[in-house]
Amino acid sequence: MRRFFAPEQLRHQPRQELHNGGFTDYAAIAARAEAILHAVGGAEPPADQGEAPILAVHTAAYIDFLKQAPRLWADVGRPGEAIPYAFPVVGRRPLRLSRIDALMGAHAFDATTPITSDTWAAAYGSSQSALAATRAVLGGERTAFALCRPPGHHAGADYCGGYCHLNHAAIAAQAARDAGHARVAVLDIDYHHGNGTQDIFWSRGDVFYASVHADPATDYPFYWGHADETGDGDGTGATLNLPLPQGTSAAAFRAAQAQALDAIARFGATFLVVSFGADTWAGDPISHFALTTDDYPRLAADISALGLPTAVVMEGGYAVEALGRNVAAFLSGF
Ligand code: Q9C
Ligand code: ZN
Repeated sequence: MRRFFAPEQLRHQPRQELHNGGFTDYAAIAARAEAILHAVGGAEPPADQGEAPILAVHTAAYIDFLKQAPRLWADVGRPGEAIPYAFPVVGRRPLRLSRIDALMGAHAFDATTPITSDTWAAAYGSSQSALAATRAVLGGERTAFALCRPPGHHAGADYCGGYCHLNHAAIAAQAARDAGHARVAVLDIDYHHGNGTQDIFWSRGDVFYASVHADPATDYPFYWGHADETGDGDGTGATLNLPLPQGTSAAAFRAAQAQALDAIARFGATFLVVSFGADTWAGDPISHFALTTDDYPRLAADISALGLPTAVVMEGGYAVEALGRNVAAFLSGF
């Protein structure tokens, strides 16, 4: 299977995140990508497909913000990484503010996603990897793997969060749409609900979003991913959320994934994007499912049996010592 990774993706290196009432070491470290690269035998650098496919998903104002936030942060005399601390209440009237703290809060839904002067380059490279994998599959490969880091599925059209700045899965799905696939599906099997992907396609009937994840009643991102969220307008019925309790192991996870795959087949998708997180592994330091390394090939084989051209994009997974073998195990099942 072809694999894609851009060296720039390592450049995003914040020190800390706000978590459970204090600053802790940033979990989405660059060493994650290096561990995966080592385990899968390296990756090709992606060809640069430019900003247009990113702007097909994200707003121009948000992209400008990602590029300029580090300079605006430095302009008010702050060293280090930019992090928000005040957020507009949902439904608050739109305001055109330019203070960096107001911009940060307006374009983020949490304080776990710092922005450094290298974040744009890293996130851009990560999107290019997703686009390269998509192009490979559009060109006839059955599957391809994008080693996306920073990850993407928590990022919405105009917001970051959950270590994510650009939504690589959504960018890949949109690229497949623009290449002529009338119906595209995203299967999200990261431990956390992919709120950004859901939001981006919420009112659209041409991209199906199905997610198996930890119940947001107990787990981040809390405000999305509940079973009664099924889409709106043209997208009514094109979102499927399958929340599972903490402690879930392979049998229940696999059954939920089968339900998602069945819905994707009935939707009539002709192209699949998989948001894969290895944070479902039993030893993950910030998650609470109980999958083992041996479970991943079977999950991938179930996906492969759907028979769709498939671009796999990397999302979470924070047990760095086991991450490489978990990802390699998953890819081996295709
Ligand atoms: N105790 C991804 O996996 N912090 N993002 C949650 C839970 C944010 C995870 C802390 C988790 C974001 C791509
Ligand atoms: Zn996750």
